[in-house]
Amino acid sequence: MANSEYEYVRHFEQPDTLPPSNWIIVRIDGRGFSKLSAKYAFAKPNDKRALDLMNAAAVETVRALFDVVLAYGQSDEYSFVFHEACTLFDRRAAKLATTVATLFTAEYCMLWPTFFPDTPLTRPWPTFDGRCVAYPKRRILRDYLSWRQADCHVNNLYNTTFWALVLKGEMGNREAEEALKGTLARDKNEILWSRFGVNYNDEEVVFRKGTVVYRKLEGVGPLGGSSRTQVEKERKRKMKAEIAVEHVDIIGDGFWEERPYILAGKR
Ligand code: DGT
Ligand code: MG
Ligand code: MG
Ligand code: MG
Ligand code: MG
Repeated sequence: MANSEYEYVRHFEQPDTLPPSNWIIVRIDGRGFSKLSAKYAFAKPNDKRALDLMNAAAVETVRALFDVVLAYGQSDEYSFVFHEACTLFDRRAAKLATTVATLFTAEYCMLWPTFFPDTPLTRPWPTFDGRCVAYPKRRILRDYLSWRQADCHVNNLYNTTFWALVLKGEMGNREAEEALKGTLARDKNEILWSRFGVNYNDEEVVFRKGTVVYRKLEGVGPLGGSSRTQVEKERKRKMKAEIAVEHVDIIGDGFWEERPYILAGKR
């Protein structure tokens, strides 16, 4: 019903369009996963099933959203990168964040039985919050992703050492916390090696590096032009593309130099 007397209420809505020519990150994070991981007895510090489930939900989210050029995940979070030229939902922040968060949540819950066949999911259902951040330069986007991967490393080294002290060293939680206070990375590596014979670098790479998800489109340059046929062609190309799931370093330049198409642009 157009032009009803009630329509003025629309003017109370706040615009939330993200600036053009910015890379958009939507980061989702599991709500209260400290509790959830205890409820379902996730292995400490890392539960392979839980991570595989996160990664499977991310793959389906990337598959459903053609504008996502790459996603990076660790722990109970995932960051989805939208191309700087993306026009999805007119770049409206709330619409982007809620779409990604709800899509991811639905996938996570629906895929749960595949990864936890013996542990039925019960209320309160897992949910994920979502937020958008816009980065005006590729360099800053790269720094954002490096920040998340460095966070993965720092947390994982800490958690691996902490749980080694508790589970194998028979320390109490408080005692282990005290023992690790003020320690540097090399101290933790030393504790792991000398007390538990664990070489941190032999820990599973998915735990140490997190997970990168992207469409494999190598060998094809970015399609120029924005004509309808070009856009349709690009869509078909992305639909057919294999989705890669890798546990690799994305802080250095190597990953990006080998896959220049991921962040390629028309300008
Ligand atoms: P939030 O995000 O503010 O609602 O609160 P949380 O509790 O989700 O906290 P967050 O996101 O800062 O930290 C993630 C929590 O999830 C953290 O307590 C560790 C837990 N977690 C994530 N992955 C695993 C796992 O594989 N195994 C175990 N045991 N815990 C995990
Ligand atoms: Mg949090
Ligand atoms: Mg969380
Ligand atoms: Mg988290
Ligand atoms: Mg509607």
